[in-house]
Amino acid sequence: MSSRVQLIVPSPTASTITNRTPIKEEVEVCVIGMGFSGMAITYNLRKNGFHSIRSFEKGKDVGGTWYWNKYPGCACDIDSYQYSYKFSKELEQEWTWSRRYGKQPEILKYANYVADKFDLRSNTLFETSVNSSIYDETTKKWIVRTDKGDEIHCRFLFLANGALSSPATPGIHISNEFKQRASHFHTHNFNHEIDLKDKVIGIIGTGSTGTQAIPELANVAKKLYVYQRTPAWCAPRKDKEMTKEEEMEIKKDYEYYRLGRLRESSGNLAGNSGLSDVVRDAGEEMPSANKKEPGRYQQLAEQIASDPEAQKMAQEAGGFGTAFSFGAADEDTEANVEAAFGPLNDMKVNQRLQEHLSAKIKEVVHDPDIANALTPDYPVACKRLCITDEYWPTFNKPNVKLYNLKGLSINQVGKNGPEDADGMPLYDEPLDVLITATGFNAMTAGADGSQIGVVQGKNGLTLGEKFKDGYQTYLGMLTKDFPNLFHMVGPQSASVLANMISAGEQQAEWFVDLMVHMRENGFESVDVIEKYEKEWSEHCAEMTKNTVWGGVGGGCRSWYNKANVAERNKDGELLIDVKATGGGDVLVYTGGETLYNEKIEEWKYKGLQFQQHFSMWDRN
Ligand code: N01
Repeated sequence: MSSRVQLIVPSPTASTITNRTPIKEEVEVCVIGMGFSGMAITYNLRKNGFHSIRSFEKGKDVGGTWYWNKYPGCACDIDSYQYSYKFSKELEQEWTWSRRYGKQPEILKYANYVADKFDLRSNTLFETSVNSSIYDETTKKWIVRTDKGDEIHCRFLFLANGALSSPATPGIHISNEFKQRASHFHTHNFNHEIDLKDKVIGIIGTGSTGTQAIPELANVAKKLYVYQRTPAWCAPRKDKEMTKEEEMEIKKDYEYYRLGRLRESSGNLAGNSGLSDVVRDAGEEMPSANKKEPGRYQQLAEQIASDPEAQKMAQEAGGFGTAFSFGAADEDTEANVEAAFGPLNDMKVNQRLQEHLSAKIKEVVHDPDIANALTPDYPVACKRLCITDEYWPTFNKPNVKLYNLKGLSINQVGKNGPEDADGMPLYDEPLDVLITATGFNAMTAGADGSQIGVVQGKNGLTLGEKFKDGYQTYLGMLTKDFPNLFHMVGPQSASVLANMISAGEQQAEWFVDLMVHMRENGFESVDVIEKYEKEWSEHCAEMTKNTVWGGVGGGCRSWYNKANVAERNKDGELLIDVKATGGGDVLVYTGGETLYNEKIEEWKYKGLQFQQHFSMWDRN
C-alpha cells in the first residue's frame, strides 16, 4: 500500500473556520497547538520539505499562552531580545522590541508578525479543539478527531499545546448566590468586558500571575483584597525602554548575545539574567560569536566571583540575574556554571539571597506586620521566582488589604466573597469581582490527556495510564508505545525552567532532524527502547535530587511537582507531602537549558527503535 500523503480536502485558512464542514484528510504531520512551539515546528518542517501539515488551535489565532493570558500586567520576565526566535536572521534584524521585557500585547503582536511573515497559519484549523488522538497499529497512523467533527490521519503527531494552558481553581467552590450577584473569572480568561474601576475586587493567588496583576488592579479598584496562601519570593525587575543604541549593540552580534545567555549561566534561569545587560551597560565590546574560548561572559562571571563591585552591579541589574549572581561570590562556588546553580543547590548561597530579598521587602513595605506576612519561609526559587518592582509597594496603598491565609486554602466563596473554613467572611465589603490567579494543571497536555482528550498509543494504552505513577520519557520528547508522537516543551524537558521560545525552537530542530533521518533511511516509525526512558527518568531525578526542587532547604509546594493542585485539610496540613514527592516527580528537567541541549545532541538517536518501510516516503 502506498502511503503517499494526499490532501483530501483543501486547507481552510484562519478566516474560514466558523460553521465549516468537517474535514477528513490524510496528512504527513499533525500539530496540536499554534503557540510559539507550534509555530517553530511548522517553520522547521516546511524548511526541510515537510509540507503536508495539519494544525489545530483552540484559539482564534496564533500565540498560545500569549493569546490567552491577557490579564492586566501580563508580561514576560525574560529579556525580550532573548525571548524571541533565532531561526531567521532577517526577522532578528527587522523586529524591534520597545522594552527590556515584552508586555503581552507586544509579544502577541510579535507572534502575529512571525505568522504573517512566514505564512504559518495556512495549515491551521482555528477554534478547533482536539478530542482524541488514537494510534492505529495497522496503518501506523495517528487518527486525530476534533470537536468540529474533523478526522485527520497523520504519520507524525506533535503535541505543542503548551505546558501551562489548562487553568486550575483547586478546591474553590463558588456559591450560586455569589455567581448571581458578582463576577468571577480566572486570569487565564480575563474578562475585559467588566469595568473594574472603583469596584471591590478580590484576587486569590500570589504567584507569577498574581504578583503581576495585583499592582495593576490596585490602581483601579475601590478596594483590593489579596488572598495569599503562600508568599512569593520576588527579585527586582528593572524594566526600561530599550534605546536605539542598545538595540543596535545586540543586533550587531545577535548570535553572540544569545550564546552569552547559554554560556554564562548554564542556560538555566540565570540565563535570562541581567548579566548581558551589565556587559552592555558597561559599554563593553562584545566579541564575535562562535568563539571557542570562554569569552566576555565567562570573564564577567569570574569578575563577579572576585570583585564585590561587579557583584553588586550584577545584583542591581534586575531580572533572574539578580538572584543568581549571589552564587558567584561564594568562596566555595566556582564561577560561571556554578554561579547559576548556587542558590538552587547551595543553601548558604540561598540563605544570603533570602536575606537580601527579605531586606528589600522591609525597606519597601511600610507596615512591619505586612512586610513579615509577605516574607516567605522557604528557599528562593523552590517556587517560580517572581520578577517585579511594583508588587511590594502595592501593599502601602490604603485601598489594598492583604489576607494572609498562612498556608490555608480558600475553599468556599459565599454570597459576598471568600470565607474561611469556619464560614467567617474574608472581606469588609461585599466583593463585586473575584479573580482567581490560582495557576494551572501544569503539563497535563498530553501527559494525562485531560486537555486534548485521550491520547492512546499501542495496545490501547493511554498517556494518562502511562504517566499515572510518574513520567517516563525519552529526553522529555518521546515515550515508549506512542510511536511518532512528539512532545514539545513537555514533562522532563528543559521547558519552563528555560526560555520557552528557545527551548521549543531547539526541540523543533531536533525533531525535524529526526524526521529527515527517517526519510533518508526509509523509516516509517520511531519508538523508544524502555531501558533508555528509564535512564532519562533516572537522570532527571538525579539532577533534581540536590536542588531546592528536590527538597534541599526544606522544599515547598509548587506546580513544579504538582503540589499546587493538591489540597490541604482544615488544619492546613498538606494532603500531599511535597518533600516526599521530590526527585523524579518534578515535572521539568532541572539541569538547565544548556545541559539539556547537550544531552539531546549526545543521545541522538541512541535508544530509539526505527521500523523500516521503504515505500512510504515520496522520493521524487
Ligand atoms: O500560578 P501559580 P501562576 N486558595 O501556581 C494560590 C508562568 N508565568 O499563574 O503558593 C488560596 O504559580 C497559590 O498558593 P500556593 C510561570 O511559569 C510566567 O501565578 O500554592 N490560594 C499561588 O499563590 C508560573 O510559575 C509569567 O500556596 C490558592 C497561586 O494561587 C506559572 O506561569 C507570568 C488556592 C497560584 O500560583 C504559573 O503562575 C505569569 C486556593 N484554593 C505566569 N489555589 C512570566 O512572567 C491556589 N492558590 C513569564
